[in-house]
Amino acid sequence: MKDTGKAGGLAVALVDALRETGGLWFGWSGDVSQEGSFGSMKLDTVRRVTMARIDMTSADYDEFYAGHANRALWPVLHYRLDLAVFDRRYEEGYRRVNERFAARLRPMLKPDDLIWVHDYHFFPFGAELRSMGVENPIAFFLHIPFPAPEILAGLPGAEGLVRAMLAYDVVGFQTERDADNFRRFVVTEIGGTEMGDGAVIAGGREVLARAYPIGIDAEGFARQAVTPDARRHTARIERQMAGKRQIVGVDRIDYSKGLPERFRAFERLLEDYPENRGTVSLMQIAPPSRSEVDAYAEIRRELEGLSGRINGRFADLDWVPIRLLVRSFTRRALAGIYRASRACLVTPLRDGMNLVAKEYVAAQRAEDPGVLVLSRFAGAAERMPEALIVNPHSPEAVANALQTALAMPLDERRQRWQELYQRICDENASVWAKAVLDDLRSHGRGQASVS
Ligand code: ADQ
Repeated sequence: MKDTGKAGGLAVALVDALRETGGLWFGWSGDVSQEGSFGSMKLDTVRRVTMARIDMTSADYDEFYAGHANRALWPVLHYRLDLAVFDRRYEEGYRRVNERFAARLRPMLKPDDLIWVHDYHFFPFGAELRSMGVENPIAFFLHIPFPAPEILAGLPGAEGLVRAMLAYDVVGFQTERDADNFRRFVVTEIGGTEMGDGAVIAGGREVLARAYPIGIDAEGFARQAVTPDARRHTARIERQMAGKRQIVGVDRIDYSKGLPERFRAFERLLEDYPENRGTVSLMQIAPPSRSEVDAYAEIRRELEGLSGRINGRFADLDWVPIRLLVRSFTRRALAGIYRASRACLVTPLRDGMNLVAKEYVAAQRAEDPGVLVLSRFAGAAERMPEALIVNPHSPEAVANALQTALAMPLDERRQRWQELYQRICDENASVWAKAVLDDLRSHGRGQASVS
């Protein structure tokens, strides 16, 4: 897993799970070393967890990370075959890095270790370990969508990728739809058989493929929202809004997040419901990401152009419709910003889960909560039906939902929020990690083959 240095819910949940038993966190350091050879390993141990982080060479970074992972796999898995770049060099780099990482992990493993591999950068990691004789139980979790077989089949090497996933004992997905797409691929494209309860058999291996929707530390995030730092941010926005209302969006700049579509939907709100002019504004927080990939640089330009045009069309002396903040915030600041916002727009065109949807709910005031407007194509929608669920491709649908959110009576807001908050507390990050690891303990059979 890439170490982003951010103490987000995911990293915390995983480190907590490791801390219980003691364990090894193994992954990329996030650094690119200038030496020609595969990078050096940084090792340190904090409270029973050993962190082993490896640098990458710049060729690895270009081919494996920026190349195959982010130019081919990311778009295809988000249903965007049109944006995918397939390059044999990238694919070779992807295999090479998986093989080298596996070779570095191999000597660090103990016979009774459970191994948990994360995300699309490492689909073949388990198969590499198996080819080196590793028999430990291994789970894989995919943080992003697993598309319908009809889409995935467009990826050169899709069949090999899915066959490699059969090396795992447990393969986890964000939603039932993703798990079902995987099992359908195994059955229709490689002649496997469904055994019920998520199990599939193919190529002499039985794999458990289930949905384990990822959660956040909801109660912890709710506490962050009332820290002095968070309160300062809430107060600053409320002072500045002076009776006006704010809608918030928080997304990395990424074409999967539906940001231009969102800006157009907000424009439609101002066109169709003019009473919002001068009183409702959208704050879009959008840290840049993967700017070395052309499609990402383009989307940033598009957003700057759109917000400029919409602001030019509607702004007044004391009101600006869209504020685009291309920067990062601390978790506490973010919690305070969510709390000051009357509605949150989470409108990706595709998203594995979307943690912002859960963070927004966690940060609300119980006595006066805001409303979540959520794309049906975010994995989060499967377990958050009390949000206003929308089709992000339709500006009318999103504008209407926003108008409903802004006009929603307090009783209804409270009722919807209460149900959402209870569920994100019940299905938090620790529950998620435990569900995967429990299944791995009971189903992990290492090398055991099925005849
Ligand atoms: P992402 O695509 O990164 O994650 P998301 O789930 O929304 O999407 O997580 C983003 C995280 O970054 C959130 O915790 C958010 O608070 C934080 N963040 C965003 N902008 C920020 C800013 N400006 N400053 C500080 N923090 C910011 C991938 C998948 C998702 C899946 C997650 C976890 O694409 O679908 O939910 O992994 O599995």
